Amino acid sequence: MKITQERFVHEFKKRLAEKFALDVKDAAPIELYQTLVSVVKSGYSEIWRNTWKSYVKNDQKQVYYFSIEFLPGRLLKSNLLNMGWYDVVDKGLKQMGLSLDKISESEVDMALGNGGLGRLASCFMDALASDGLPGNGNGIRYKYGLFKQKFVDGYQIELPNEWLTDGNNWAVARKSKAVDVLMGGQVHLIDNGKYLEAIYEGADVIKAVPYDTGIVGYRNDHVNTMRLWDAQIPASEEVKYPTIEDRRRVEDLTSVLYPDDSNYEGRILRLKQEYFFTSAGIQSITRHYKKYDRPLNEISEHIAIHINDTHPAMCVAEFMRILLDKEHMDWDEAWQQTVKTMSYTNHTIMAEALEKWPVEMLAKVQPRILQIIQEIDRRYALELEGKKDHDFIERTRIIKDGMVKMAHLAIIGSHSTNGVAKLHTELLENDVLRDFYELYPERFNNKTNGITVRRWLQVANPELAKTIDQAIGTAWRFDAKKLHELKNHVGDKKLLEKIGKAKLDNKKKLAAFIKEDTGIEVSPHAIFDVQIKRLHAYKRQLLNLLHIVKLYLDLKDDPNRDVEPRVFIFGAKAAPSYHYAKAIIKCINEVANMINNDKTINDKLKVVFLENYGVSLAEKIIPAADVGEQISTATKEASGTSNMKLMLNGALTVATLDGANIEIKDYVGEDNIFIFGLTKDEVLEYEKNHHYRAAEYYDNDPVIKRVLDAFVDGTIPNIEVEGHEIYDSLLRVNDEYFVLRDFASYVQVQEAVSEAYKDKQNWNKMCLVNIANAGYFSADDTVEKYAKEIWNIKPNATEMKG
Ligand code: 26V
Repeated sequence: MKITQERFVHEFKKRLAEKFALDVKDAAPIELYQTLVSVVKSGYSEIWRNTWKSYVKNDQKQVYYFSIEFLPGRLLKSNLLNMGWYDVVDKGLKQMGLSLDKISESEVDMALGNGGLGRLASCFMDALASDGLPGNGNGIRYKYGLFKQKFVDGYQIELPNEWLTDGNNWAVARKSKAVDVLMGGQVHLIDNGKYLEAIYEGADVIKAVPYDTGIVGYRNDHVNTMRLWDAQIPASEEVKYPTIEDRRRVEDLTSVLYPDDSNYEGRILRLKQEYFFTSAGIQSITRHYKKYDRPLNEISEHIAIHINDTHPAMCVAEFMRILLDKEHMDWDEAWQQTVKTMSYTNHTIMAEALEKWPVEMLAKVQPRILQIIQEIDRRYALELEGKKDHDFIERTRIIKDGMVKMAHLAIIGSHSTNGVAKLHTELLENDVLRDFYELYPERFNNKTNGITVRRWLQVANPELAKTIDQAIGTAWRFDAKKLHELKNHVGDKKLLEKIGKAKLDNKKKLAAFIKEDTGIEVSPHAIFDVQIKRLHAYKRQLLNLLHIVKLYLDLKDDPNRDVEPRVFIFGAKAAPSYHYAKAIIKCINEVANMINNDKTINDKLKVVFLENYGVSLAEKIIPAADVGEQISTATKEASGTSNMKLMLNGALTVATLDGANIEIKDYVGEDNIFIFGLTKDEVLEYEKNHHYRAAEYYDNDPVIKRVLDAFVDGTIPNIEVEGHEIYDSLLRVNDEYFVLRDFASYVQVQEAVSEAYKDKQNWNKMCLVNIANAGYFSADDTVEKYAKEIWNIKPNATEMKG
């Protein structure tokens, strides 16, 4: 993928004229953006074609990563970087009086996911391509992405995210590759003399149309595919849906990400979505496989299917359905192929997120799939009879009390179950999935999450990236582990200064953005203390807030107190129906208002809650962070990935011993991270013995008492309702996440942070140690481990050029 500046400029002007009949000087930003996308796409389209052709030619085993969420964010800069075009295009645009940064802002942030799960899927897509691995994404092309968040009077308001209004310039609709998905109706099995034939009656036929997006590998002439499915009405069925409303009912299947699950309609829609993209994906995979006349009883040697969390767990049953009903394989052989083909990742141990569906709902969505799940369940129980006791079988079977347990289906139907950090996997093995670990110890393994260092450092933080180049050369850009070489430079004062300077420049940029976005002025010389993630009780944004209120009250007592100025920055969306999380948002906003408008506080303390947190905003915040808050209650955060992104950008971590924080600590050493709070064993002990009394902490610790009282005595204005909700959740409902238990040790570690910041050189040294160790969390390596240990796929050895 080579291009010169001259060619680029020529090509760009030509396309702008062709597409819009415009000169550069007359074009609007969106027109410039669309033109640029078209140049970029034409730069990789041939390689894209060659990549999938080479898979076929070399008969390569491929993995299909099924995920109900993908959070790619903007693709322009990342594609330019990966193609090796970034600098040439940047200069070429400047030559025409344009700016890549500005044009890039015209791209809508593709947000087809909620948080960590979806972003991980997108980091993995980038890593698969960059490793040259044959890997495809399979998901849903939602018409509306994750809601747009606004604050009105401090409350979260959700607005629709119509990301497709200008079309999606990266995707290609492949109507010729559409498949029919059957839903609803009834199914009868009839023995036709040769095999059992599944006869569907009264089912709806939905046309699944794939939209393919090229996923460009990093400078390796390799482009993979992320395939997202859209629901349409097939021509043969048009008469069934005479009105616009009728049509909309079908097409709405792929309208919204995570439909409202507080009512039956919303829940069944979600289940339909799960079956829709699962069935479409499996059908397209098996159809492609069959095209080359390969024996079906070897299919697991040619394809691997990954179930990302339980949402695509019906892959197990759908694959069985195709092998049994369409290919007439016998059950045992089909089951053997299915288990060998499937693998599953668990992303949470939070009970409410472990999916269960009523049998009755599955019967409505796809009766044949229910039959197959029932048969898998029956055979599972039968197989264990005599080997395990009755209780064991009842605890682990798939269907129990009229509910289908999706995690059980995924575990029983696959050869690999993995957690996403060492601690998380350990908890799965010893606690949450203990029975299954006893049954199938060989199936369990850990794959600690990773992030793409390209997007999160090379693209988001060019200044730091260049500083690193100057110290250790550019090899780390191809192999992030090489960041490790920075450790040889801990004594290099010039380098430490440059790292400090890059950070300060990024903070100035963020300060300007904050001013523009919120009107709040912050000093770039203050500590930028960042907590960015979904708003959830277990993630304990509340602990952060209580600490802020403490700092404020201290300053009110003594305005001349010598404090290290801090700006607390939040980014977080709450699920629309998550009442408690929304109360916390309101309280953070009111505390922010109170503090930011208090003249006696000045620049010592500021609180900024940025609206509409997402991938693009993260790219602005992370390079400017001094401190990253990773303060979930130990055992609750499966892994976390913002912890990795922040350390990579030289932020120091304030952390509990939870998720991947533990591994971060092991890499950087205790001197380069701020650890506090209950350990896993202490949390488990409390949860077992129920002897935690939150009120005792309130009664015995005057600081806690004073801070909590501020939520209910009018000190913090405008939170009459929410202040009491929070107060009650801690004192009456007994503080499920041990916020008060961890408060004192959190305050202590925050004091250590302020103290450490005074010694800039040593601080920068700690930053350097963090950056140097962040390469161990590169998604390239994580995905390589999945490839070797789970999927058994290999990089593309012989690329077909031309
Ligand atoms: C979360 C939500 C959020 C609100 C609305 C609907 C909904 C539905 C399901 C879930 C559970 C998502 C599971 C998830 O995202 N887990 C996260 O996965 C990350 C990648 O492995 C990991 O780093 C995080 O610790 C884990 O919480």
